[in-house]
Amino acid sequence: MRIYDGQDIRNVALVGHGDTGKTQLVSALLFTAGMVNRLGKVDEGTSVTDYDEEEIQRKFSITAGLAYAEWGKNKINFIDTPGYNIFMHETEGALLAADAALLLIHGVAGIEVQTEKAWGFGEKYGLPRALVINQMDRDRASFERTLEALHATFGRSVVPLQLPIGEEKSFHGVIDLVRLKASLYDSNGSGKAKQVEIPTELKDAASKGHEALVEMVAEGNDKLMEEFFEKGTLPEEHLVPGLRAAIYDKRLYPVVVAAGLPNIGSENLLNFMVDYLPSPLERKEVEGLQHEGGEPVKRKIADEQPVSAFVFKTVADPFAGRVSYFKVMSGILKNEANLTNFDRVTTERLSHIGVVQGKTQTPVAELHAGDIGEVAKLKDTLTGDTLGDKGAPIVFRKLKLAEPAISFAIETKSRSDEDKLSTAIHRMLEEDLLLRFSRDPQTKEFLLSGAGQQHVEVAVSKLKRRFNIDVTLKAPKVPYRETIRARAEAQGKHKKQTGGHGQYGDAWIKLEPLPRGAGFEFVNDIFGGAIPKNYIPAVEKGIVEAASKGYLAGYPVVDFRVILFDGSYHEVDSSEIAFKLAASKGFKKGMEQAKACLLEPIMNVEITVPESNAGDIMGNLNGRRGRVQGMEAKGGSTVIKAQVPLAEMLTYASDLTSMTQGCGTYSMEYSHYEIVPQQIADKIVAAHKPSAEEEEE
Ligand SMILES: Nc1nc2c(ncn2[C@@H]2O[C@H](COP(=O)(O)OP(=O)(O)OP(=O)(O)O)[C@@H](O)[C@H]2O)c(=O)[nH]1
Ligand SMILES: [Mg+2]
Repeated sequence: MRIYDGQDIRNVALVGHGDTGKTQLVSALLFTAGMVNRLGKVDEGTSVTDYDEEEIQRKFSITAGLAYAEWGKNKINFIDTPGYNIFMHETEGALLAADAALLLIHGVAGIEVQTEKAWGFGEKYGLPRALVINQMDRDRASFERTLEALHATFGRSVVPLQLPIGEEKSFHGVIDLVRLKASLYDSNGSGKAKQVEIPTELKDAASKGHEALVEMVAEGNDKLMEEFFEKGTLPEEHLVPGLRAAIYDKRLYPVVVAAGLPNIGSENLLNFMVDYLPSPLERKEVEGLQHEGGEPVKRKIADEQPVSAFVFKTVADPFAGRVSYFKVMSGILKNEANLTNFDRVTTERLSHIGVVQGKTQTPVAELHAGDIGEVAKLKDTLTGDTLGDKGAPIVFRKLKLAEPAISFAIETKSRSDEDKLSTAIHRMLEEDLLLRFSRDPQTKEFLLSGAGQQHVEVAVSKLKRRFNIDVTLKAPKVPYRETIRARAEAQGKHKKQTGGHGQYGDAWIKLEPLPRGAGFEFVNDIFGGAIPKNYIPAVEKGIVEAASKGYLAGYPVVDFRVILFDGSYHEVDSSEIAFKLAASKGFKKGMEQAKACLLEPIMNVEITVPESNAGDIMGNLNGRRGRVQGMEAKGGSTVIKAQVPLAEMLTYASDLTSMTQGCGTYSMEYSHYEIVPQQIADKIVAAHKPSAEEEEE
């Protein structure tokens, strides 16, 4: 394996809506560059970057896959990312290692929901972007129509660098608008092109495209503008660097064409990336912090600098253990290096560093600033951590993740797996930052949370396949609460005289409703020592405990005040425990008159769907007791904002997928609690039959 200098490296992430052909295209590019000896296909489960069994089975990408092509004197590192909405956190995380993004656009479907999301990631991380109109060989694929849509959404800085030769079945070549040359591809899928003159019927379109490109390049640069005015054009030796700079400065977003499955356009695309996308060194420096929460520091991206490496992804391999993917941000990382983890202040030995081609690792002696690599078996290092030379501390920007949107209770099918479960899940959490594992304090069940139902299902399926643990997912739980709507007054008395020491506690309490979100208040209103001071905390404790167990259906009682206003005691028989029990009895008695009711969490939901689906989505929200609060057109999509009870959103992920053929996305976050409508509450209460154990208490 050759060692590459940063200036000869390109780190390119392929992003875009699901099914635009990212994974297929990477396989085509690798085959064209001679990195693999056959053209891998997603549909046959042989692509390079969808190698995980889960991905092979489902035929879409779930995690970011890494690969590289050695092309001339250059190396292009590819990061193939998922396009499905529930895995986009993985895409965003992988972009932290990229220096440019190829945004794939489906030649038939055009701009889709995740297209704009992926574009947004590019903006957020300041990445130069190129647009690839892909699958040009498909029936009804259209360069013209897709380009129009791109202009409408992303503006006029979107400029073609290539034109297709033929469309749909007859797509077989590419015109390079910079050098005004044509490349023709065979139908044998080699990805290699034959250089020819531009076909006569396309000459006009090509020279128009060339002029438009030259004009856009000149526009942002005074010197080039002068030359352009003088000569009416720009010579190639000025146009190429000018174009490169315009792409790097994000003044211009080039459009190219391809079809990964028949492997057309690949040679042009490889050349394009080398010629026009930036090397990692072009950023010159990268910003970090001295330590988490510390002062900002800058680091030059150069080999002469101290070593620093950013871990952007972790894979939990059942055999190799933890595998960390990293980008060398500065310095030369040598095999067997001892580096400090600046996030955890530990030392790690990087034995056997390598480069990644899908599932295959190749050892390397060293990696230079800007390159991407892999190392197994780090002790404490997780995704987002920075490693580096001890004397030069720095930590790089981490990914900020949204909260998971959905939780399921999980249970191992066999009891004997219970011990293994938590270890296995924790390794999976290392791999996927949006998965969460917790224990429900009320039900004591284990909860697995993620971005959507399918996300959690994939995790469960991995548990089975990688760690051989079978679990069942139970219907997601809604964290209901209980509260009261009326004042009440009650006496709680606990008295037992069974030989020897007796027990005596007696407390009079008032219950009062409080506004939503107020929680619990306890007021001691005892005068004249009806209950000695040292027993008062026991009364409060008794009420808090009883309230946590609920009155109607086992959910904690909230938003109420208890006033302790009278009681009595016994010199010998009173005790803390007796007052606790008395208070608990008083609370239960009071609840009988306090008009107890259930509360449910209401979520703020934001749904993005193709315009044509908006009507159906609104109707569907009505059926879910949703209140629509706004609707807004954005590109070809409609964004709907609504408040919906969480209980109605549990199956939303799969319903939205079927309503929109997978084109809809949504996010939600907790807003507030509201009273559950009576009819629904009755059902929940009826379903909660207290167990024998609870009755006894
Ligand atoms: N006709 C045609 N089909 C293609 C082309 N590229 C990909 N496909 C098919 O489109 C489907 C999706 O391709 P993928 O490469 O998995 O798409 P992706 O963008 O990686 O999808 P996600 O991983 O879900 O984001 C597969 O069935 C491919 O065979 C193409 O250029 N032409
Ligand atoms: Mg894919």
